[in-house]
Amino acid sequence: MLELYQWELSQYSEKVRLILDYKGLNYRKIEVTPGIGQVELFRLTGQKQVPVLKDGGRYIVDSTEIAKYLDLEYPDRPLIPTDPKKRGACLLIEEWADESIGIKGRKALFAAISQDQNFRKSLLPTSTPDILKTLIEGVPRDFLTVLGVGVGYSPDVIKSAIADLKQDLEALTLLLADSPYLLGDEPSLADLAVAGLSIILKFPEGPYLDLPASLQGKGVPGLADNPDYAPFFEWRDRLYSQFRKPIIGTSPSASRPTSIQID
Ligand SMILES: N[C@@H](CCC(=O)N[C@@H](CS)C(=O)NCC(=O)O)C(=O)O
Repeated sequence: MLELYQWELSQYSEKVRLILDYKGLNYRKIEVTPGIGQVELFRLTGQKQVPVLKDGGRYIVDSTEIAKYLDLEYPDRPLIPTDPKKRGACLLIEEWADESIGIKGRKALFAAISQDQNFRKSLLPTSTPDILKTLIEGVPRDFLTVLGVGVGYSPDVIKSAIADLKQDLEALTLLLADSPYLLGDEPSLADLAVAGLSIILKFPEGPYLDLPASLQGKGVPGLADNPDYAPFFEWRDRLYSQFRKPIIGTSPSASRPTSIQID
């Protein structure tokens, strides 16, 4: 069976999970422990980021490479159109979504988490001990602002990321106004990339992620709750109900990812 080394709340991991579900491929999730698990991932793949797909003895790194690999090896339900114009637009949108929604979305989510103690606590994995949850909930907002500056997320950087994301959401809303998918009547990698990456702007309505039910439909203030972008998020949630497999119906232990083991 295919194995996905992932983080449950990683937007690039979600892009790959949506692609795997779209193609109807079964896979096992392996939750990589931040830090120590990434050392093992480095040993296996020469780099420390998720997602990584394991197919037999082969490791495929990077969500875009995984999408292309899957289209080649599992050609049913193709992701990338063959028509040259659509193919070009698909590849362009996929690359743009990685760079814009994927990276700027991370900055916007960081800002939202810094400002809201409850949001911060709820995002911790369900297995996090209560004592650690309480500690994280209590981290002062000023400290997180300083921490953000330390990793390049100064208030100005965050402000500009949110302004860009607003333009992106406006553009996507316009593109989807009169067609069911970004490239017309058929879904493609462009849709799956945009939809999967956008979980960090607003978590999907529905049981698709190992996340407290109270966080479904919640996200970055000003984006997730902005009526101007509601048609985009409604489109995204429709796409999820069409293609993403819900995690209900399996026992919590079966649906919960296994952690990467260090020998
Ligand atoms: N270009 C990569 C980006 C992957 C990425 O940024 N992964 C993040 C999680 S969302 C990660 O592993 N961060 C940990 C690190 O950089 O050490 C892709 O498309 O898969």
